[in-house]
Amino acid sequence: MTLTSKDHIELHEKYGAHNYAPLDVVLSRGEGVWVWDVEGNKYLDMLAAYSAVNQGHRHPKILKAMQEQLERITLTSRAFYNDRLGLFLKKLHDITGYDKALPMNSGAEAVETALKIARKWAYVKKGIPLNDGEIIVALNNFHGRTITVVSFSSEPQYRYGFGPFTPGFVFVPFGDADAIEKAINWKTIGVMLEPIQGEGGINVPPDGYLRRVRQITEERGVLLILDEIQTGLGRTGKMFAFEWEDARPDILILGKALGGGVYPVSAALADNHIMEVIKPGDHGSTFGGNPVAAAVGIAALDVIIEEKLPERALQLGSYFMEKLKEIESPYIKEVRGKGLMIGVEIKPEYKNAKPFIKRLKEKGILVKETHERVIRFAPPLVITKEELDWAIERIREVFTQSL
Ligand code: IF1
Repeated sequence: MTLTSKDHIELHEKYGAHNYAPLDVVLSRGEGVWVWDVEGNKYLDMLAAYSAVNQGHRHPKILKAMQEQLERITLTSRAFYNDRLGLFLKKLHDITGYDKALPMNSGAEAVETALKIARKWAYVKKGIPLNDGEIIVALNNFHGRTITVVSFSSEPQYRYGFGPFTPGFVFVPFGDADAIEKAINWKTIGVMLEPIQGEGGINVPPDGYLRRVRQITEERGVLLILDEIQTGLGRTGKMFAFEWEDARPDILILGKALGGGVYPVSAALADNHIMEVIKPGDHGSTFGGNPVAAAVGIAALDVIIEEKLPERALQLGSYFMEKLKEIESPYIKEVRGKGLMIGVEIKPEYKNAKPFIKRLKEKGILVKETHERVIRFAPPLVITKEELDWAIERIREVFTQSL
């Protein structure tokens, strides 16, 4: 007996914690930019798992690398070496320019790893008194869901009921470099930012902001940590968003698309003078750097380079943004973003974006809102101009027809 979407939803509701309120669509197949639900309805995936599917669903080269690795060895723990990880670490070095990477699994784990590296560097090398350092973060940040990470979230819902919280974090408004300069003091370890705030509502900082923050942190001898879990790996039209402003961070955090849409792969990267503070036994993970993650990570990076995904995001992103801006809609307040990381903000009088999300789904487009009124459009970077035109036509209909 085949289960319907309704049956699947009931299973989720009955046996799953209610930590999400998903759109009522049950996906069962994916190929490139397209996904199908249980009843066979086809949708254009313009969320791409929040930028974890940059290479498209089930990219053949990534699947092949994964399948071949499954035939060899899948998990060794880091108690032993394996014959994939060194190759993955070298590829990360070759592509990012950082001396070393510490491989993890989820984005939050890589963020926690970056914070531990930064803190230990500050105490061991900078001479900040042990366990007394501060890291500056931006209001409206999103860096994950662990208790330490939500300790520095400014979103009440992400914090409520989860205290007591990890100390050592200072808030500044996003986009204000002077506020960072003022916040730096003798206890400051560093500054952690997303180059563009994703969950925060596709908040693009003013031109020159990241460049200025890099200068300030350089001058003041504090670390710049950039979370490129969402903005990295081609999404904003460059391999890394920091390239837009030559703001090479001291610690770079990657995740999501590093796993090629098939496996959790993340990493914190730094040069030797910082990474060398981490000694054997300081930090680890059962699955971090496993052979499957490494094989997938290699293929995920190869696809981004070989298919010129950053260049595609640049060209198709500016085309898409231009077309969205041309839509004369009574509902749209602003269209913003960079590359194929785009947000359409609905005017406050329309309360939230849900009716538009629903209409888009009915026309075969899957998207998700963030912060009530911002619809994010972030398709896989393998999308073609024809597929974009197909979407733009339907998006225009939704935003010009009466609610
Ligand atoms: C959810 C948000 C996006 C991230 C950045 C670290 C992480 C994320 C910049 C943690 C993860 C995901 C988490 C997922 C939904 C999605 C999300 F809405 F939650 F905030 F993308 F905007 N840094 N973002 O965006 O990585 O541990 O999840 O692998 O929690 O619902 P993770």
